[in-house]
Amino acid sequence: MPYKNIIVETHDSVGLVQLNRPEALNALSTELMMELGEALAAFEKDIAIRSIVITGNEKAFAAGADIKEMKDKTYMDAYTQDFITSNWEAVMTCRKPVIAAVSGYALGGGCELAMMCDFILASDTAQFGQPEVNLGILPGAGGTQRLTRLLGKSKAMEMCLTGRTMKAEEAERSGLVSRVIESDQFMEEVMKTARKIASKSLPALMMVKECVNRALETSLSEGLLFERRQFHSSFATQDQKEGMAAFAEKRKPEWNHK
Ligand code: DAK
Repeated sequence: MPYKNIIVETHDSVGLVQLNRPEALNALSTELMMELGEALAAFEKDIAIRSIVITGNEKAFAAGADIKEMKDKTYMDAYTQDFITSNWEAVMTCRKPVIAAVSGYALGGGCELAMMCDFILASDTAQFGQPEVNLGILPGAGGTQRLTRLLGKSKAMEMCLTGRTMKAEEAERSGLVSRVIESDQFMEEVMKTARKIASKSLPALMMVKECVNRALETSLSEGLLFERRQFHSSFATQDQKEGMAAFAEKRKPEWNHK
């Protein structure tokens, strides 16, 4: 399908989406977010795809929602149209693993989009922030909630109240990103990680994702029970039989993703 604001590629079992509005630092317009949703839905349906990467370019992952597009909206427009809600939820409903590969700016909605992904790999050029307060607004796509869970109250408050940006090294130290990678090896290392994930059994990946996400939504005892049930159900998969047989026979497993 031809897209105007994103570039979509498949690399073996990895689906890659590159946000592509460089002239606007990949500002997340309605049209771009609709396209991203469509691309993710297509990867979700494609049984050959087992991990997904969302990235931008060297200067920006995304500098936020498109300010020029939203500047004249009234409260009634925003409220009655449930402004930019539905097309921002595609990443959250994706059941396959999604990596945010962030170089340059990830600001406002860009930072929020990255946080909606399962984890963030950052180039050493990455900068994160929630600068909405500078526009007289506040984060609207989960920034106050996800930053607080990832960084703790003190840093989340400081970020959202001052609008300051955080560089990659601080983001890794604070738990916002899983790893910082040198910029000259960035996409190579991202794709290596995505391929490594894609080399596993898809049902196992989906169960892991569901369990880790559940940890953020529930008590420890409920989360442990949920994990136990998922663990038990993994014994119903053909891939569990194959994985354990391959270990015992000292060979590589051949998954059939069932
Ligand atoms: N929107 C539209 N255009 C943008 C943009 C943005 N967010 N960010 C940059 N651009 C455009 C600039 O206007 C400029 O366009 P031209 O003037 O050339 O036409 C071009 O990109 C290059 O930008 P600069 O000239 O400003 O580049 P610099 O290197 O000087 O500065 C910068 C880079 C990142 C520091 C600066 O561009 C900047 O401060 N950008 C705005 C960052 C920002 O405030 N982001 C937060 C936006 S509010 C929701 C979902 C999402 C959201 C809310 C609700 N729901 C689901 C309810 C999200 C809200 C936001 O993200």
